[in-house]
Amino acid sequence: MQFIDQARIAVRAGRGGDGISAFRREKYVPAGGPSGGDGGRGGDVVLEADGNLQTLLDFKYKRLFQADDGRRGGPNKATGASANDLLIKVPCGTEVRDLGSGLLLGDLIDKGEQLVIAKGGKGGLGNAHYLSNRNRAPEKFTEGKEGEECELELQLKLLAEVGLVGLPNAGKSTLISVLSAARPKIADYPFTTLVPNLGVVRRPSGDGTVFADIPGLIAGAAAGAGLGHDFLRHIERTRLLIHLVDGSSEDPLADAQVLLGELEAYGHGLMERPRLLVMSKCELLDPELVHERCQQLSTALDQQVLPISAVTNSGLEALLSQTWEVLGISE
Ligand SMILES: Nc1nc2c(ncn2[C@@H]2O[C@H](COP(=O)(O)OP(=O)(O)O)[C@@H](O)[C@H]2O)c(=O)[nH]1
Ligand SMILES: [Mg+2]
Repeated sequence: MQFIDQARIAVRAGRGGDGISAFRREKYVPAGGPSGGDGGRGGDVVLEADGNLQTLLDFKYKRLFQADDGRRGGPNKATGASANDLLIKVPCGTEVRDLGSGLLLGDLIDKGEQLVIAKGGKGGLGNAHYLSNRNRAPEKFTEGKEGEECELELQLKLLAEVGLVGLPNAGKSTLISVLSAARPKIADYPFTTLVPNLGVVRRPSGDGTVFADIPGLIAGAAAGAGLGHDFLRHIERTRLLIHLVDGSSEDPLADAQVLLGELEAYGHGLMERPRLLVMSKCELLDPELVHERCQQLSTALDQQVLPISAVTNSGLEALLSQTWEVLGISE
């Protein structure tokens, strides 16, 4: 199973600067020759793999990328300044395709790897280039060339860093949808109905982290079927589990213990994973009852409990802030 993030962007390299037509006009130089300078090059558009990015979230908001144009030539054969290249940072592992043809243009795997995606236009020639014996005063100059432009499809295989666990109806899917800035695609999900819920949650630093709920943990594992290797790998590579307990249930502590029993039976190192304990649906309860139930859970399980509500959004900031802290992502 693969989680896939996709984004479409348009890029345009810079246009070359125009050449110009000019003549030397110096005091003691009669009939000064042609002196129009060339235009500078337009900037290229370059993609670069950046180890700090995890998702394509930023490309869902900004879709057009344009490099600067070259400057036009000046008098006295001065060449116009070339524009800087536009560097677009993408996560390591991003595949780049031409949107129209679907052709793979490149695969940016290692940190720092670059791919020139659109070349800037050449600068035009100034009239100084056209001086000849037959024409001592050429007026001719050429314009800068347009930069290349194209539309790209970016694709990235995602890894879920945060896994949500809890009994059915604990509020996992609701929480993910409330926190998500975007929904990645689940590609080619094979022979099972255990489709996880996914969301990309925006980090304070701007990039995103993938949250996935982990449905039917034990049902699937015990039956020995349904959960493909890839899915297991995804679960095993989560760095943090968020354990949701429905605060409005009859016995939240018993619910929490059932889930912990399942985690233990499941194995795969999930019990050793850092885990936040969260009580959901707290807006349904009196504040005193919330407090009492949190205390009870916290004492019994020897862990701090975060009360939240996906309906009023209370507690969500605290939950995210602890999440970033455990993941080592600075705010
Ligand atoms: N009142 C209230 N209901 C919630 C809250 N979060 C989820 N629910 C409801 O609880 C039910 C189960 O939620 P869902 O997200 O599907 O649970 P999941 O099975 O863990 O994915 C749904 O009817 C949700 O609308 C909450 O914070 N407050
Ligand atoms: Mg669900």
